[in-house]
Amino acid sequence: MTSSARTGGTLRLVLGDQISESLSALSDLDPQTDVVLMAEVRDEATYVRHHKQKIAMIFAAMRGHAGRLAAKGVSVRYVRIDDEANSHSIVGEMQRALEASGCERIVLTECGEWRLAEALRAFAAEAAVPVEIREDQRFICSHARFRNWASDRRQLRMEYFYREMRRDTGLLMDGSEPAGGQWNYDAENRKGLPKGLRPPVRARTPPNPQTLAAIADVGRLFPDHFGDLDAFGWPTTPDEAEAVLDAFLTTILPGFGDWQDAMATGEPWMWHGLISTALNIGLLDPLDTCRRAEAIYREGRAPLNAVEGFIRQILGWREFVRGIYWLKMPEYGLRNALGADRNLPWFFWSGKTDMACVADTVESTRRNAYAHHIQRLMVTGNLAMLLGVDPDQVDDWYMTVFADAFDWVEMPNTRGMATFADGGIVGSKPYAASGAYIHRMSDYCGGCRYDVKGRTGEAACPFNRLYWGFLERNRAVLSGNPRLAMPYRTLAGFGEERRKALLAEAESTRLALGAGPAEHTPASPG
Ligand code: FAD
Ligand code: DLZ
Ligand code: SF4
Repeated sequence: MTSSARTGGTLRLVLGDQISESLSALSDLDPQTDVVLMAEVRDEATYVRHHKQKIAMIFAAMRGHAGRLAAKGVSVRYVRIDDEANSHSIVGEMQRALEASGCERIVLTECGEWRLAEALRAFAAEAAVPVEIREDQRFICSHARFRNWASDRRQLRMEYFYREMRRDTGLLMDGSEPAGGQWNYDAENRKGLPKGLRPPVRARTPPNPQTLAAIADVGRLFPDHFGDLDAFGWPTTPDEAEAVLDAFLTTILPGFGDWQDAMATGEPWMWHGLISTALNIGLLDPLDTCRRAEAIYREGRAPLNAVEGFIRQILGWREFVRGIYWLKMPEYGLRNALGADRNLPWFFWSGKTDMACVADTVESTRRNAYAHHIQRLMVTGNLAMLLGVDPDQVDDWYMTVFADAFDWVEMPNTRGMATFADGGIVGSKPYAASGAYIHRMSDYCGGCRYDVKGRTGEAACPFNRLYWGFLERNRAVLSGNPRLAMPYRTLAGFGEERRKALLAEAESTRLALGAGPAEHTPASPG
């Protein structure tokens, strides 16, 4: 897979989350003259200390992709992580490849994170040869389409964007009307898990030999990164990803709607798709995934609330957050609308806490590099917001711990949806909730040392002890929000003395849980 000098050829960069044969950087590839560059580099593997499974998945997927390209006669310059000459940065590897290959121009597909996009833009401006940066066409909504949609709106709301995407793509449309007469069936998708019902058993993807080799490399080279490798089960090839999607669509999707928001102890997967890693690194195509889900509905094999809910996550939320990211960066990454300034408690890493919901979520995260959406939003995200954790530390945690984490999708979910640090760009109100929500949607509270009915005092559920103090503390920013009118009316009814006591209760809870004032952003531990 090495390349010889290719005078007149084009050097084509393929990054670790660009594992798609349809990548725009490859669209006019000429195997006679061109060289594809793929490089495993420490800069990308360590800019946060990614979960070990994420690095192993990316290295395995990159190696497999390089092998498939080479088998088609493409000249691939593949730089491995343990190559002695490796400069360990993408830009450094492009420079080395340019010198070695004699290529006379460079083509790449825009990358998915502002950090690296900036470095690539700077490289392009200075490079000795022309550098063409192409749009990433693996998304349903182009940058121009999103900007156009956003341009005449005071508020950017996912629901209205989603409706336009439905019209643009024709997904779940009957002529000009939404299938079934409604755009959104979320009201039917909020069921807690009834006693006795367990989620279906899920077959994970057994690591293929190339994946096993990548797992071994990561265990050896990144021992101090977060997370376990033992339970690795992510697809790393298009065929494996296809098998995961197929199994989900044919057997799990019918329950996706009803139990989308439910949580259960020791059940990491519930009825979720487990496809975000494959979508984010390019093994699955989002539009194709949505079309296939629609076909299941049209064939009568899954109900509309399930299929609409699933398609909305991809066509709506996934495209929406990506649009927001590129519209608002880099300023978005500095937002801290609630002035949150506390340290992230250590138990986010260790899982050692008596809070049963948090312990289960962190355990799944460490073991699987995965937690499902409601755990991310209503357990860890909600807790980080109620505690007032510095958004940089929250971002760092979410980027570190999940195999599907990439800035463009992680940041708007974390700074926007989960913690309201963006001040209301992604969501119209904070998803702040007391323990009652977690109690309704899970079986966690039954096995917890804390009392979910308790409001104050050491034995009471910390979510309850934090909730009212959070609202009181952030009154100046939040009380004008019409969607919070009800809780602020309740708070007003409490009277000043009780409000002060609630603030004090929240403060003692913050300190007891280890969310003291932040002096610096600590590095994520192994
Ligand atoms: P399913 O529940 O089966 O959903 C299907 C697909 O819809 C997902 O694979 C995903 O591609 C898409 N999707 C669902 N919700 C969202 C959403 N809110 N934003 C974007 N896409 C969505 N998703 C990531 O891919 N990477 C992240 O780093 C990430 N960080 C998150 C951080 C927080 C605080 C929160 C609240 C959500 C985050 N999400 C992230 C969104 C969502 O939780 C995951 O996409 C989902 O849990 C992945 O599991 P799944 O494939 O089983 O999803
Ligand atoms: C996440 C990641 C990791 C861990 N390693 C590499 C790598 O060694 N080489 C590479 O090309 N890409 C890697 N990636 C993915 C990049 O970080 C990702 O392409 C950018 O952040 C843009 O989304
Ligand atoms: Fe979580 Fe509170 Fe329930 Fe314990 S009581 S599981 S901390 S919501």
